[in-house]
Amino acid sequence: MSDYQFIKSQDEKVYEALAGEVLRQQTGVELIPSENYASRAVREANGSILTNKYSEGYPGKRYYGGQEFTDVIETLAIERAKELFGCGFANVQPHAGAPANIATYFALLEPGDTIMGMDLSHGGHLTHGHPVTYITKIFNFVRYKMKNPDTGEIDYEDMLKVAKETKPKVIMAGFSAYSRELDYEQFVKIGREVGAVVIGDVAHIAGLIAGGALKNPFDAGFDVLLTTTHKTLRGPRGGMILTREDADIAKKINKEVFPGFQGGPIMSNIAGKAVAFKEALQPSFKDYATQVIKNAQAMAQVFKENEVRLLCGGTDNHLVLADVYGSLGITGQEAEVSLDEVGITLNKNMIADDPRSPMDPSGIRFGTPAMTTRGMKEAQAIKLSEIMLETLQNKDDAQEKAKIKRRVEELCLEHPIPEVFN
Ligand code: DSN
Repeated sequence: MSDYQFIKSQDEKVYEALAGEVLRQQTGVELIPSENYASRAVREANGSILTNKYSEGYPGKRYYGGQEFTDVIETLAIERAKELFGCGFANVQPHAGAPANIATYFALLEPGDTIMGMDLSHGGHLTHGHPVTYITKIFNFVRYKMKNPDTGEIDYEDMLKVAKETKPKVIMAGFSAYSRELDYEQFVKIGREVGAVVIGDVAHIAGLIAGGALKNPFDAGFDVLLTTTHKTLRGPRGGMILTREDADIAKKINKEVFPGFQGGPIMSNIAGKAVAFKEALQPSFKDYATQVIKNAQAMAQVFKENEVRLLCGGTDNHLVLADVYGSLGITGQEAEVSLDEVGITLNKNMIADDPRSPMDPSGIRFGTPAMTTRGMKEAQAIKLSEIMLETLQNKDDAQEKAKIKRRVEELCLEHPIPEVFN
């Protein structure tokens, strides 16, 4: 990773924290399923002099002059995004995932309209209608859940019944803590039956779709896909909105992203997206996406063999959600802290119908996008899972944890962050 020597000469305090973070990322194992290592080229574009430029509008239609190069870059990002996901339109300007989601709601709905989304406690996202969000004051959200948290099966019959009663204008498929593939055909069927726009929030799995390791919801007829670009897609931190074929929807979304919802696009970030999309179009990205899933499945298997309850009973994607409180009597918070102490980073997470609270829930969520970028495969995934279980069994034994930390560091030394991502 960059040694940030120029920052050091200008700002010692920021430098020290950055240098600490470099070491943390190199010597620990990153298992937060929404994180990854962006390549050096992506980071260089994202930190480029394009940060100096204002570019309100879209390529060929800007409000300020001097756009001959920004237009090239944004057009490259758009065209590559369309190729990656096989769709007609892409807006690469959303600053992050939540603004992409909210701008899309505003583009397609009137205040008071209904949106159907997955319940947060069953794997959905805050922006799919959690009461703490401001958008729930504007739109009416109805939620669906898993029929059986131990298999991950969604209750599509109930969804259809509720959709007929509540007439949502948008149906959202997507999640941030759910480990099975959704039945996209069912969403489209329900959406068509009630006249709703069918939207997939694929923020977590975009890279797995782009890499051909998971199904593409557009193939089932989804109208719009919303995503972040920094998770499995391995780009810079940001958002994106894709429209399959409806030019009217795409036009409304463009108008809502700018000028409706955001100001000037972050052109350096869009350059980072363009570079990341080129990387994701390479054949090697397919191998990466496939390996991410193999690694997650190998980890899930070890937890299952050790009788730890997994939500959804296992995983089809990059993440695993484990009920550590129910299985081991350790809370999600205790598990997160203990694992952090040995250099393994993941997050505590609510499980479906969790009797505990969000700050100290029953579960942990972990995933394999970052460790797979490091070149780790199933053997390391198994070893890591065993180390995790050992850590949890020894959570109050400082000496044992110090020994485990050294083993984690050794594993990281054996699998350094590859040059291109470092
Ligand atoms: N914070 C992201 C995640 O970890 O899933 C979602 O917003």
